[in-house]
Amino acid sequence: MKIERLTLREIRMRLKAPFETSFGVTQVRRILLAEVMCDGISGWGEITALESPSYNPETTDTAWHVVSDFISPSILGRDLSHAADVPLLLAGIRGHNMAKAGFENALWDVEAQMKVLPLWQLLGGTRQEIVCGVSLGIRETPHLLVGRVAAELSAGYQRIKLKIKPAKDIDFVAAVRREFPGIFLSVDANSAYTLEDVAHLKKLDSFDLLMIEQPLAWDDIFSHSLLQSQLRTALCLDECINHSRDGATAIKLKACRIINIKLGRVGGHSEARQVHDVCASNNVPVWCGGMLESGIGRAHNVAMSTLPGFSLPGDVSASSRYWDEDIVEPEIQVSPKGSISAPAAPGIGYSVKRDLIERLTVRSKTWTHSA
Ligand code: OSB
Ligand code: MG
Repeated sequence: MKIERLTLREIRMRLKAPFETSFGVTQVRRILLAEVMCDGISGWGEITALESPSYNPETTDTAWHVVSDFISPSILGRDLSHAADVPLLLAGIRGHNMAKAGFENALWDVEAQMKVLPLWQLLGGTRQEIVCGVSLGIRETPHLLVGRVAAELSAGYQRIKLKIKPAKDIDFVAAVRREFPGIFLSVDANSAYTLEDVAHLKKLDSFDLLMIEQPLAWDDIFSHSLLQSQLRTALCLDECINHSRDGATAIKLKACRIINIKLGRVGGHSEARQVHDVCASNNVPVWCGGMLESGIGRAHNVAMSTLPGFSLPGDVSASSRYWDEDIVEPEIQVSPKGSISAPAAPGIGYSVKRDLIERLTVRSKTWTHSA
């Protein structure tokens, strides 16, 4: 696969509704798309950095810089046998995993198309159908939240995750649990608590939650091990896991019993598969997290979620929950029983709407290799 051309573009997409987490509210996404051209075949990836460094240190603009000045010169003109060779080429760039993942994943799309295989099969996926959950932003009142949960359950979703933060936690979880005693329910704090809050967090033990996601600092695996030993409920790490070594550390320290894998956060399909493998060999279930992606990022999430260890419902849900019109067709659709079928077409398996992408583009850059 000779990398002949790279394109980086920023598109703006407006979420149907604002999404509130413990770190802020998002309504307009500034999404970077990565396109690579090899031997006349084009592949697509998404850079999942948010607009501000509030989830992890990357942003739309840091990714633009790192791709322009470091990633593009490292890969342009290279002739690779496999997309899995990309991490070695980028090993000299520390961090910036989301920026790297966009281009590595675009190459996985190319490689799968060249082999006339759906990407999920190239990755070694075994699940033809993946199980889906939803992540619900913080609401004004418990009553409003219960209404949202009811709507998602009737759409078929198999697990409900509630975003929480101090003063928007116990009452909200209690109200949802009271109304829906039997559902798979979890919470995600995005690092809104500290070890001083142990007594408070213990109250969550009474709601039979599937997990509590990332309650403590984004870069602190050790403190999560101190918390896990005092809670009955399983902890799940998201922000803390940036590569497979972090996964191994977290498991060894008993800092969590479940891991959320995000393609961008760990740097692409190769590393995601390694996190998956470390978890699988330790019997730690994993699931696929989301970053309010467009259909391109979503399609990559679907492919990854077919790996055998993804036994828990992910935050991979229908395009129509986020966007009036998505940039792929068909859009990502969820069945009435809350699952997504792995696509049969080669590559990411969804076709990219170039005209719409062109209309949504606010800036773009192309690098061409002159042989
Ligand atoms: O922590 O999983 C998270 C969105 C933005 C940043 C972080 C997170 C999230 C979500 C939304 O929970 C998941 C999605 O539906 O894409
Ligand atoms: Mg999370």
